[in-house]
Amino acid sequence: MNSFASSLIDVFIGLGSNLAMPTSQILSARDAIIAHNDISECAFSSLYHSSPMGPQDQPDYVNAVLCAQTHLTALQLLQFLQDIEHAQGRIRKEQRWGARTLDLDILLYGNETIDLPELIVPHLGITERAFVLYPLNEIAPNINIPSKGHIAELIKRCPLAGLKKLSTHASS
Ligand code: A4P
Ligand code: MG
Repeated sequence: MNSFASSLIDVFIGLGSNLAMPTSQILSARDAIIAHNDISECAFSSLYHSSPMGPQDQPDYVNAVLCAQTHLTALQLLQFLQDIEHAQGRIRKEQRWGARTLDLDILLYGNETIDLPELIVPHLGITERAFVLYPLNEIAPNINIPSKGHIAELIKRCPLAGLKKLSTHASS
C-alpha cells in the first residue's frame, strides 16, 4: 500500500448506527466526513433499516453507504473516521458486533486490497451483508469489488434479510 496518495482515490464508507437516534447519527456522520477539506462526496445512498447481524438483544440498525473522493491515505482516512466515531459517543466494548452509536467502515479504497493489522480492505464480510451490498449497489451499480467480483453477481447471492429502504433524509 502507498503511504502517500498523490491522486484522487474513490472510497466507499459504510455507516451504521443502532443507538441514540440512529438516523441522526448517520446524517451527522455524513456531514462530519464531508466537512474534511480533502474529502468530497460523490454519492450518498438512501438510509436502510436492518435487523442486527450478530447478537440479537440490541436495537435494529440504520445503515447507509457514502462514496467520496480523497487524497488521504487509507490509514489517514481510518484515523479520521475513528475520530468521528469517538466524537459521536462510540464506546468500544468487549462484545463483538454489539450496539453502537456509530460505526464507520472503509468498504473500498480505490481498487486496492489492504491487509494490515488495523485495516483490511475490502472490508471483511462485505459480500455477505445486505445492509452493505444493497446501498452500495444503489450508488455504484457497476462496481467491481477487488478479488470478490461484480456487485450485480454478489447481490444475486445475498438475500435481503429484512432490509428496508427508508427515505434519504428522514429524521429519527
Ligand atoms: N478495521 C479493519 N479493517 C477496517 C475497515 N475496512 N474499516 C479495524 C474500518 N475499520 C477496520 O472495528 C475494530 C477494528 O477494525 C478497528 O479498530 C479497525 O482498526 P470496530 O469498529 O472497533 O469494531 P466492530 O465494528 O465491532 O468490529 P467489526 O468486526 O469491524 O464489526 P463490523 O464488521 O463493523 O460489524 N448489524 C446491522 N444490521 N448493521 C450493522 O451496521 N454492524 C456490526 C459491526 C454488527 N452488526 C450489524 C452492523
Ligand atoms: Mg466496524
